[in-house]
Amino acid sequence: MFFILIKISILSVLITLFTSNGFAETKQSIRVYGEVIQELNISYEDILKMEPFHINKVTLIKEKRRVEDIDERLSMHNYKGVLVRDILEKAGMKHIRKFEPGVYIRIKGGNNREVIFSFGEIFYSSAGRGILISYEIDGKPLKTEDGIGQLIVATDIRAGRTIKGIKEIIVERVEIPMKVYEERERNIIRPPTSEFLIIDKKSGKSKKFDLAELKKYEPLVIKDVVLTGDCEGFGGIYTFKGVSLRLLLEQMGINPLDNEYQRYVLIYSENGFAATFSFGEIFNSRLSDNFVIAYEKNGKPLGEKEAFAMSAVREDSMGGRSVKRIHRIEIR
Ligand SMILES: Nc1nc2c(c(=O)[nH]1)N[C@H]1C(S)=C(S)[C@@H](COP(=O)(O)O)O[C@H]1N2
Ligand SMILES: [Mo]
Repeated sequence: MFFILIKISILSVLITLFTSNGFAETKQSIRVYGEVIQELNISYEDILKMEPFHINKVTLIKEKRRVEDIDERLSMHNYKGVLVRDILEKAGMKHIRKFEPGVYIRIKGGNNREVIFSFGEIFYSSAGRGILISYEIDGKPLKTEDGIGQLIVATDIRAGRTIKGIKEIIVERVEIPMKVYEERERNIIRPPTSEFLIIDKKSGKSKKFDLAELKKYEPLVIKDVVLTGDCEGFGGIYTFKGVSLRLLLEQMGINPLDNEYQRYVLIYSENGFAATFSFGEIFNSRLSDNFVIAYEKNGKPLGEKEAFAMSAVREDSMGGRSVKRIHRIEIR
């Protein structure tokens, strides 16, 4: 009887230990889930064991609400942390090849704040080498009540995406059905498109664009765009001329000063090939006017394969976001 009582009390102590520990873990950890191979629950101790990454002299500048607001530097610090890219690679990306550019990543932190990154931004662009969850600031632990550390985006201009207390990293893919492989197998060749539609899902506003309409706007030329990938091989290095994606969005009534970093743009063709672009990388990056809706390649109109308009990205290491035969641009 006595031994049974002792056993029960040991058990209850163990249970309390386990549950309090378990409680702490759900609070101070980052859950990585969605379209990943292996869901993760990363604790503070886990993150310390990962490959560290430093970014020094990061200037955080306050977001503006109005054009006339004065630019204000909030801080300048050295950060140590883990690249979001490394965390995602640890979990493993479910989507590969032609499916991957349609992926986007939602990062949730304290005060219910959320920001979105495109797959391309993290994995194709050099921006991805400056997106980290930092756990150390100027050599001292970066403490938060909830979640872990602080999201730092070194190439951003203003600090709108530096959220604290990271709790969740969610990988999602747009729901556009991928028909490319099937169409190729069945030898389906569609006639080239001659217009696309831009839809703002929030305001409901939409507008059709054809070549004549695109040519009404100030052109943007981007040089040395490397078209290469693991699907179609090496296409070459090109100069593209077209309209900046940023300008088109502003034409649709998007105000960059609204700082809507939880929004993104989806561009896709009729065959379901899709790519995403975050508001952060479009409106708030020192990498600047990086995205063009092109109608000319090396000084000539686009060919039949590309139809009248395609997207091109100067910074990307892969051609994954060069969507040919643009059919729709959705502002989500
Ligand atoms: N409409 C459309 N655009 C697309 C694709 C596609 O299948 N359909 N493939 C993409 C991929 S995966 C790559 S790597 C590049 C390849 O460009 P290339 O065919 O000029 O080499 O185009 C991209 N744009
Ligand atoms: Mo590709």
